[in-house]
Amino acid sequence: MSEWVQQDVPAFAVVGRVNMGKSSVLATLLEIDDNQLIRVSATPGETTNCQTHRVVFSDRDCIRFIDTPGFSRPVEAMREIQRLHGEGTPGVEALKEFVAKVGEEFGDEKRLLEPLLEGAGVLYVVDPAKPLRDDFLAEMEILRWTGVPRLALLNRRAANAGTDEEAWRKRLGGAFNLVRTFDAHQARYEERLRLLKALLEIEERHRGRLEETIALVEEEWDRRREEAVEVIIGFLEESLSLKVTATLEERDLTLPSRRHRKEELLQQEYFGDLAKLERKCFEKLLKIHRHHLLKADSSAESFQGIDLESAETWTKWGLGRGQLSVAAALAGGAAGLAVDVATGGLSHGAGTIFGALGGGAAAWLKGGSLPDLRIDLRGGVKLGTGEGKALSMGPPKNPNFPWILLDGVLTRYQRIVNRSHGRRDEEVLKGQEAGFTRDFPADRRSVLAKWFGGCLKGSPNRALEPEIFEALLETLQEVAEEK
Ligand SMILES: Nc1nc2c(ncn2[C@@H]2O[C@H](COP(=O)(O)OP(=O)(O)OP(=O)(O)O)[C@@H](O)[C@H]2O)c(=O)[nH]1
Ligand SMILES: [Mg+2]
Repeated sequence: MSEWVQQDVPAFAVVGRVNMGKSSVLATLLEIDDNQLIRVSATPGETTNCQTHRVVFSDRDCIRFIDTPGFSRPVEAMREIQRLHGEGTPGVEALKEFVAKVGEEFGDEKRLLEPLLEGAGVLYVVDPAKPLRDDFLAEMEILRWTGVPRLALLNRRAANAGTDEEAWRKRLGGAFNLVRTFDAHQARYEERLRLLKALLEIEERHRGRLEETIALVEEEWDRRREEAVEVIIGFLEESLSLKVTATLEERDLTLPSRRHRKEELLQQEYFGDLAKLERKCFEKLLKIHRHHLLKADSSAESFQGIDLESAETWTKWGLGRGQLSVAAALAGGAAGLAVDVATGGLSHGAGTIFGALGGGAAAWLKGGSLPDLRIDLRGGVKLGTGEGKALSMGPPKNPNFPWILLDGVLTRYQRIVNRSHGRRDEEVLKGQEAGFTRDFPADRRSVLAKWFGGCLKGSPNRALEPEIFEALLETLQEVAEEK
């Protein structure tokens, strides 16, 4: 069989002028952010040979894409083909003759035509911000002569560049079976799927295989979302029940400054551990979505996790006051209801007056006092026993804590699913401005509140898990689809 195209496997060559974003389009479509695998570069002429990328599901070759060098002398090539052909419209035979006869002066054109002459379909990438000149018309003409199925993709590389998109569309419409836009730096799952479906429209011969591939891609996306939900459930469970402990020696109790230092260290440890859990969660989500250039940050010190100590966190994420009081009442007796002062356990063990107000009301008052953060400090200290006392810390009593954690993950998840793999810049994963939990439907908030309650007490309600799974699955879908 031929070099580029195999029978029964649909193949498409990505062609176009140098530097139009051909490799970027392919990298985004196939979710490859590695320059070793698909070279993307601002230097024109980076792709010098055809390179096949196979889409394989369970060892089954589903579809092939061939990255090609760009056209470099299309007008001259067009003239040469016409000259070789003589009168009338050249066809496949004339193109074959051209490939066989001309030398390296048309090296790029020869190489990009080879897969097409073997029957590969065409994905023609243009930047509609470029003026529509003769050389582009020559490319379109040559591609038309191949007679293979042709899809034109408008990949606009600069948002603010001038454009004559209508003129492009009109011209392309005459020479291609279908014209679509596909932004290599912005396209998300929806657009990738739409592009695959467009291939179905232009390539009748491989309908069965293409339909199967599309179904597999959709299944795989669903599976990834389920995996992401599992990761998030695991993270929430672990972090909501996270506790750190230290031993308080008798001498720590004699001086308040010593005791405070111990408390501070414990608090640092608590936030450090929480950050570790978070980073682990983000890393897993990044892996599920095959990102290597988008990072959860490498070192623990510089980790950009959820900053619970910042007032901003408590105002931009989590639930509003009214919502919180309902959620806290539902969580029933969970942490977040107790309002004793931070060192309550140590000093007098006395709660405040708010403690008597009951769940909902206390949470409402607490909501009003955001961003106050309280750490549960247990372990009454009896002096004179000669032994150290266990001091434990976590989770914060603020009822908004679980919602803030969840918003922290959801806003990152959104960035993870939105980032296109065709980009080659490194990026550190950051939380976005606004959270999502505030806009949850009431029933979702209530089931989550119940489940959070159990986790905070260190005894997650397993019976609720299927419902939580569904609620988060729905949430991730909304987060991914939000414009
Ligand atoms: N902003 C933006 N830049 C893009 C987009 N697509 C490609 N680029 C940039 O355009 C440049 C060329 O992209 P490539 O994908 O390497 O282009 P190519 O057509 O494969 O280039 P050759 O292989 O050299 O012919 C790179 O700097 C890309 O990052 C896009 O959608 N938006
Ligand atoms: Mg390239």
